[in-house]
Amino acid sequence: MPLRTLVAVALGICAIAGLVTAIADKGRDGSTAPAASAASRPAASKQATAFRGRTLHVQMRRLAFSPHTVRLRLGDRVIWHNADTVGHNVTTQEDPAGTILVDLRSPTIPVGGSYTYVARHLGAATYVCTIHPTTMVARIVVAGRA
Ligand SMILES: [Cu+2]
Repeated sequence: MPLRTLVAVALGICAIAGLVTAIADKGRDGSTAPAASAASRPAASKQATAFRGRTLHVQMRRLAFSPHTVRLRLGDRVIWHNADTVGHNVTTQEDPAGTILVDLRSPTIPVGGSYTYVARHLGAATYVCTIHPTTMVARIVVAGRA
């Protein structure tokens, strides 16, 4: 193969690879803003480090929440993991005064799925799985920043 053809082929491969990377980055980014691939690559790790709060975990297993009480500060997050054999949700109940403290309202979390809630409201509330409210009752407490 003549050198000139080799160079042309190599350039072609580079162009295609660049295009594929650009498309892949755009898809991952979810934004329409044009970004150089060099700038958008650290964006993924930036997103991961942007969260500065603590992460707490609650397991949903055998129709119960564990731990029963989760305590966090504003800006922290809770991840509920459905390790059960049926779908569940997490929903705060209204307190007797009619206000919904904490404002937690998930869709049905499928088996093996999870749901993340970032604490943006102060308060304490009882929450339930509305599908199994008799056994799946727990407590969430959100305090201010120390
Ligand atoms: Cu449930």
